[in-house]
Order: sequence, then structure tokens, then C-alpha cells
Amino acid sequence: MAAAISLIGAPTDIGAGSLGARMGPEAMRVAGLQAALERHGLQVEDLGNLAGPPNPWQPPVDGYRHLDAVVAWNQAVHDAMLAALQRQRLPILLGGDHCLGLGSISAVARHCRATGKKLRVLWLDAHADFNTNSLTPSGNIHGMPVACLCGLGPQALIGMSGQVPALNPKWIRQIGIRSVDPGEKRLVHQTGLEVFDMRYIDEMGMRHTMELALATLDAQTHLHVSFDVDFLDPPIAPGVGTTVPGGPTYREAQLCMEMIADTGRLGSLDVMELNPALDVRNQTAELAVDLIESLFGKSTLMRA
Ligand SMILES: [Mn+2]
Repeated sequence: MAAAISLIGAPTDIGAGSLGARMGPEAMRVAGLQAALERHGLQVEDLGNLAGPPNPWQPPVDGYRHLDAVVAWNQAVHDAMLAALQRQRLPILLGGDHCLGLGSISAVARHCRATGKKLRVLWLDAHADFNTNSLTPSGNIHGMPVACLCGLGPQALIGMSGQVPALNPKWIRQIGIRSVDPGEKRLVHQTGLEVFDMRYIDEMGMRHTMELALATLDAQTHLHVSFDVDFLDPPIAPGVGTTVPGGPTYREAQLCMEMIADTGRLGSLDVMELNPALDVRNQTAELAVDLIESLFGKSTLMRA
């Protein structure tokens, strides 16, 4: 029996380089996310949207744009995700830009520590999101959450889970990566992150990639998926601020989601960076709903 689901909206683009991800949660609702999950027999509650500071659209200070507001939004996300997990719910965070993965996964890490669970994080993204304030070309904090989770970043962000670092880098698998800044690349290698980039997926296929990314999960593992919509190939998913050519196709993305569903270990999910201002007739939101259905066990094929 699958866990009951809680939808949590975080309508902000505070960490992004373009405006519009603040409308992501509503676009997912308009695309029928709750009804789609309920059609598969899942119990779903929509907790509505979190509140936080507005986006003042300021230049970076010490390499960070809007750090105080980013901290406030992440604290709200952390608290809401943790409360849902403590009620035995499976929370789905509707972003909002990807800086909020920090608050979300900090809550998951805290919860796993308290309940003695192992944690595996799948980071589906075109970008490694492993910048620091000295490496970042933009100061946009949506390029920094993975580094912060590994203990590299400002104290107010790296300490949110109650322990620094929030994650052991060995718990993370990045999939779909195809745009990494030069300094960021060095830091990813130094940290020892396991990255399945697009070259790997091209050569080895999505099936083999996911078999490795999901290897060694067991009954005590909490699987968290942080899904940046820019993971997908831009022609099928134009509604994001940071498209990068050459992402997974529709079928590759479906296979990725179906293989995650097959593990039965999914415990929490982020759906991030959907930008309706850049979308075409809400097609990216509708695709995201389709893929989330697969993540919860819908088969597009002949299987039961
Ligand atoms: Mn991202």
C-alpha cells in the first residue's frame, strides 16, 4: 500500500535567474496533478502554498543573490516537509526554483536520522547545482543546493538539517547532467559525487544508468527524488528558465521514472523549476504530471 501523499506548493523564484517559477505550483494543479494521482488509487491532500518574502531582483552580495530570502523560503519548505514526513505522509514539493531542494532534502535527512533510515537522493537535472559563492558566475542560489547539502555554503543553509553536512556525498546520484561550470566540475570531482551525465546515458542507456543509480537500495532505504524539469530535452519541456540541449527523451524519462517506481522505495519528491511564463499551453506541466504518474506506478505499456 503506497503512502498517502501531501502536495506542498512553494511559489517562488527567489534563487533563479529568470522570473516565473513562482507560478509552477499553480500550473501543476491546473494540469491536474491531484486528480491524476487519485485515479491510481492514491490518497492525496493538497496543503496549498507556503508563504515567503517577495523576489526583490537584486544583484549578488558576496556571491549570493537574495541570501536572506532564500534562507526564509528554505526554512518554510524544511518545516512543511518535515511535518508531512512525521505524519507518515509522502510529501511532494511543487517548486519553485531548485534552491528549495536544500530545505526539502535537509528535512528528509533530519527525518531519516531520527528514524534510523538510510537515505538515497536521486538528483535529476541538466546541471550539477554544485556551485559556491566563489565559483558561481551568477550568484543564483538555485545553482548551489547540492554543494550546500554537502556542507559547502553559508552557515544558515548548510546547517538546516541540524547536522553539517546534511548528506554524505556517497548517498547522492546525479542523472542527466550536461552543463557544469569549470570550477564547479573540479569541486564535483573532489567531493566524489556519483554523476551519470548525458554522455554516460548515451553510451550505456537509461536502463543500465538507473540500475546502477538504484543499486543497493534495501527495505530500510528512504529514496528521495529531486526532479528539476530542465532534466528533460527542451523540445518536450520548454517551460523552464535554464534549458540545455540534449536531455533525456520522453521514453528515456518514462523509463527512468518507471524504474524508480519499481523499487517501491520512493519516500519524497521535489518537482522544481517549472516556469509557466516560458511554457507553451502548459505542456511542460502536463508532461511533469505524466512523469509523476509513472513515478507512482502508472505503466504506459502493456504491463499490469
Ligand atoms: Mn537544478
